[in-house]
Amino acid sequence: ELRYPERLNCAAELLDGPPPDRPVFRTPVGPPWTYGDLRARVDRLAHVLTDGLGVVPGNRVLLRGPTTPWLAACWLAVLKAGAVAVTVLAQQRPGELRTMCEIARVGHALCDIRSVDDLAKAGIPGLRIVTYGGDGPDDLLGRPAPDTPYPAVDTAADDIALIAFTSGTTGRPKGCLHFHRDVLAIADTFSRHVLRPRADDVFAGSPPLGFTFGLGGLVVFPMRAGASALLLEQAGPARLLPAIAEQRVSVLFTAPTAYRAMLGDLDGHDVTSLRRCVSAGENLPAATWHAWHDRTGLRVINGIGATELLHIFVSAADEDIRPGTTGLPVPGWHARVQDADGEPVPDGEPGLLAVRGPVGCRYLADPRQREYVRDGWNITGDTYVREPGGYFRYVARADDMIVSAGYNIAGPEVEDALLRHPDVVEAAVVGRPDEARGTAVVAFVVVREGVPRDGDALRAFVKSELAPYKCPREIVFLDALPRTATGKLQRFRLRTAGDQ
Ligand code: 3SK
Repeated sequence: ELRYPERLNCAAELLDGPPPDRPVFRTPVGPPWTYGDLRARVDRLAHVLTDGLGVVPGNRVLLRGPTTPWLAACWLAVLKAGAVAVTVLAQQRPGELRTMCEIARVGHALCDIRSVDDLAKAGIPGLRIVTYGGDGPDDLLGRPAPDTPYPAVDTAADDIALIAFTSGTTGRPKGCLHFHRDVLAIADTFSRHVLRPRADDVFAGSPPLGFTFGLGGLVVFPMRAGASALLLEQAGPARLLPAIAEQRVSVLFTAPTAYRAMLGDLDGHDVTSLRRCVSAGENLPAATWHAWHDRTGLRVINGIGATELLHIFVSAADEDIRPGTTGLPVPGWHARVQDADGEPVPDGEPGLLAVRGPVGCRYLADPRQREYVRDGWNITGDTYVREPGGYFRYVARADDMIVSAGYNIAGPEVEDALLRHPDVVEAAVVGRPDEARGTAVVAFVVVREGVPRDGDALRAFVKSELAPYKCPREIVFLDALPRTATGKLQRFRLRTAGDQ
């Protein structure tokens, strides 16, 4: 069991320790920031926040901007000053920002100058916006502040450090409250026991810092290990591949879609510096795992995480990996599969994934808390099977099971079959109302550029892989699948595609 002192400031814990001349944040241009640089800049920002802007412990401070060392420094400064960081995504629009600021009662915003327009347009009453990255005297970085160390505010381990929003794939956003100890707990469970980073590792990846997948993988885990991270403002597959070679990245965090996209573009890119590849955000099909392994020799660490629980809680690395499964409960976490009444179901049978561990879901003033946490277990909304041997295998999101002509069909199983076809890059399978079957299986598919869009051939391929009743009745070709700002597939859009 993890034990932390009663008084704990997680920013101070992350900042103090590594030698001052060791690199912490890298960017594609310019010299890296060292831990010494970061400590000095965080202290300066914390002085500005408290002495200049009047932020006091417990105040909620919105952070918004592309993934840069300054965004990470602002996050650390807010926490060091005992305030609460409210992280949002650069893609979120004025209406969404207004809702989140209302829910979290945000009083101040630190915003990259390039992302300020939508925030200003949101017209949030009482919100004081300060930009960074500009050069005026009002800019956060231009404000006067002493060059003296800033003593971390003496927060309790279970004071709130962070409000992370999740909208799932639809619905009103939910603010998830996380404590100072939670921030360390994700590093001391998944990172320490599964990822096992080294101080000479260079982390990089695609998830933004406004998504806890990115915050953990690009700030918390490298800093807890005294390592460094390459922070990329543009981190799509086309930018990641050259960056891996140029900066000798050794630990990669990204999603299955990006692994598939990089596979199509690996030739001519040197990825020999990689030693750890993490995939989360969506289920990693066995076909993608094997394709990456065949091309790179690397065994991808699959994982399931949630904003509610801050980071990954089921995963496996190295020889523990069983391709096609998510893995085992991360040390410190417990997981089981249960029915709708909360009773555990036998191994081999599908049910709801339930987990408990050092981090729990605490929605801010939201009645949906009762649905997520039942009898102390967090119900993630995923259907899973626990296999003999204790491995957890993803079946579908609980609401993505399709019942067609009396058969239960898991959309992801059909997607996996489609993805085994060499021309298919992305696939999403949903149920659509159908007179004859009640629900018909419909597949939305993205194929490689220049390849003919041949639905009959794909249907024949699926029939050679799966029982014919699982074969999509219809295949719709798209240029891209609809996704949320954090990259999650929006199946509800596909279910209603074409409806008025
Ligand atoms: O939401 C997710 O899928 C996720 C995955 C890994 C770590 C954190 C999160 C929120």
